[in-house]
Amino acid sequence: MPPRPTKAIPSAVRPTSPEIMESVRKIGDCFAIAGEFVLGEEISSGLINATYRATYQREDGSQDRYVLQRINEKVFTDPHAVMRNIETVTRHINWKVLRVKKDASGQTINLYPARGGKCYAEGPGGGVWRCYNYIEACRTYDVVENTRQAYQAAFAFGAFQDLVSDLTADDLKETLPNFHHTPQRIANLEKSIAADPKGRVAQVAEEIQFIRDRAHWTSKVIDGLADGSIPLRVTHNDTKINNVMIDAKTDQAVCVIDLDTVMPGSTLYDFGDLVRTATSPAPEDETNLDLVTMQMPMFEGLVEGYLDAAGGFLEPAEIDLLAFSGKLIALEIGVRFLTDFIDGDNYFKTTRENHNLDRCRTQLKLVESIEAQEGQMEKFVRRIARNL
Ligand code: GN1
Ligand code: MG
Repeated sequence: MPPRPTKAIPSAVRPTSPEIMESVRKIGDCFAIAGEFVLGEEISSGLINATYRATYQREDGSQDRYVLQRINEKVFTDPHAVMRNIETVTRHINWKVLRVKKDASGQTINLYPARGGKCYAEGPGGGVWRCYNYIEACRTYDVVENTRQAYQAAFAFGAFQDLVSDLTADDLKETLPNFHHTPQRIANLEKSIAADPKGRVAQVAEEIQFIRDRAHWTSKVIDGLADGSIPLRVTHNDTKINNVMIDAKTDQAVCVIDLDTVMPGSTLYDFGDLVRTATSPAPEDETNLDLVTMQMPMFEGLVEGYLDAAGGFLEPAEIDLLAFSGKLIALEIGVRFLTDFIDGDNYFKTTRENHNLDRCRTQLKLVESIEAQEGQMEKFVRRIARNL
């Protein structure tokens, strides 16, 4: 069946309500924002944190918008360390961008100070909140619409890796240890299978088998990092396609967002998550698996964009595994969705029954599609890498 025409999901900003208005106003008050609060709305994308958009009006009538976000403390048990990491990274990037561009007018993600001078605020109802500039005239896509967007997104993440490449592992705290340790993720799945707290294991025998059949190749990157054949670098670690802001008119990637997981890691995690989220014409939670497929032209756009930005510093061992990384991360996230389904949906936000199971099935279908095309994918990477 030919893939259906790709349709990006429109803005994830929800219609507001008096309750949302009130709580956004209260949180906004904790930050040094100029002007009068006029509107608070919820942004529903993102599976972990609670995110809002706040609009303020200045005396001259102009309006500025901000993103207010509460860190999910069940996931990030040390939110202050997350904020320290983000402060380190955004300062470093701004300093570098300023040097190259001579002015800071480019749209980069920036933290706004809270009253009192810290880069975060403890909310009135608890929790750790931060405030970012809202990047105007841009949007995020849950599904890429064309190869230009794929190229741009991969270029943006490659450029991001380049910008943080001179930070060291000591500059950042590993806030989520073993975040991309795929064998560890599988071990966690096995624990959940054994515990079966919600009696859901019986209905996922096929998915479990699919994963067990592939466990033997999941330590490739982790082993490479351990024996030094793959370099440990500072990476983004959550490069799904809706974590890059794309100019709605030009399709140009403006900046990468969601810096919560910036930590020491492998470039392959970042490239792999791009393959996972930017090559299929269907969203992450698609229920019609016939629509889920790794589209070669999108992969080609990713490779070209990524190598244009990162080709200068990547080592051959990393380039050799670019095609493999897509199937690794698709399987890894599939494992995490399945684990959460078995555990009773405690980690990822869900909005319908079996949501995590649907997400898992999409990932596994993508793994299959990548397996069927891996040779061709590797060949393409080799061809582009020859010209580096
Ligand atoms: C989460 O925060 P968000 O929605 O960008 C998750 C990622 C998963 C992703 C799956 C801290 O990302 O690891 O790949 O959902 N982030 C965390 O959509 O667990
Ligand atoms: Mg996130």
